[in-house]
Amino acid sequence: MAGIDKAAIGFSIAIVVIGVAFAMYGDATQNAGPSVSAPVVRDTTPEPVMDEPKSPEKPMKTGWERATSATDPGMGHESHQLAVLLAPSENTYSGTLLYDASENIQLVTLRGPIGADEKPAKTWTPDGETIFELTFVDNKNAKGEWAFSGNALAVHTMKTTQFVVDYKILDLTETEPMMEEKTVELEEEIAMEDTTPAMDEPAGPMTHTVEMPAGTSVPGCEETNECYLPADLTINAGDTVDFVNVDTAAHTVTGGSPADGPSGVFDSSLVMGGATYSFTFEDAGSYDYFCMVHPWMVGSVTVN
Ligand SMILES: [Cu+2]
Repeated sequence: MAGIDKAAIGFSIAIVVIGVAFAMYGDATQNAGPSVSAPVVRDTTPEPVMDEPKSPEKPMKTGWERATSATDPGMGHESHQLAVLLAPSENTYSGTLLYDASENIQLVTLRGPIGADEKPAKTWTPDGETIFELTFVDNKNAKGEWAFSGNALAVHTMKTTQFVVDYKILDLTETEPMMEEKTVELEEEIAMEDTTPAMDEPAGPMTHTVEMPAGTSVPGCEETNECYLPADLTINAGDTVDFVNVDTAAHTVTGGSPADGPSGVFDSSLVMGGATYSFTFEDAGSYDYFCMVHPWMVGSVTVN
């Protein structure tokens, strides 16, 4: 379960950070660069405090877990309730969900984040840029079982009132992203290296590459300072850095630090898996940067 816990923490942080990011954009709109869509208007009224869930007397079955729903963080889903049972992960979950809820619920899996060129029938997005394909099953019941597969698992109602769900997941497996994808990424990296100017060329603006490695959406890379590769880069004024996301999760390259927040010097907004953000450093100085979604990801560029 450790992997899921980490993913759950990452997801929670992501939701908070995206919220913070929107708040920051609110008073930092003079900062040029690709902008995130308009701030999400949220009802800031505190959730009504409930003394007890709706079915407190109901005994829990052995080996089952209980979850309480909250406002669906998906854009356009603000009037819905969602209980996330398996947080979004780059790994694919599959298993059988047994559920017993306080009212009729719909069953949801997410697949993705998906590429911008994919146009599935139903999508779900927390921020307008990270898009998931949505599978939505409405059995019009409160109790049942469902064989599922996807990058996240949740249950849902189209109401604003909280619900409680008891659940158990049988035969849960987590499959890592397909090996084929990794091969394609490697080929892309090799192709990119070929276009990088040779080191012995005379002076002139150069392009450097910093990667956002696979697996950085869960903590751990910070222990060896490898959340960006290389995490610390020295270049000359006028040089460009291509920040290449070779991960499947979306990341940002945001000037500043997790402690002090965005500096406003540069900000990629979300860079999807496989995408690149480029920035040309015209002025000498030391530039710290971080990922707004995964605040353990930090790096620096020193410009001479
Ligand atoms: Cu990140």
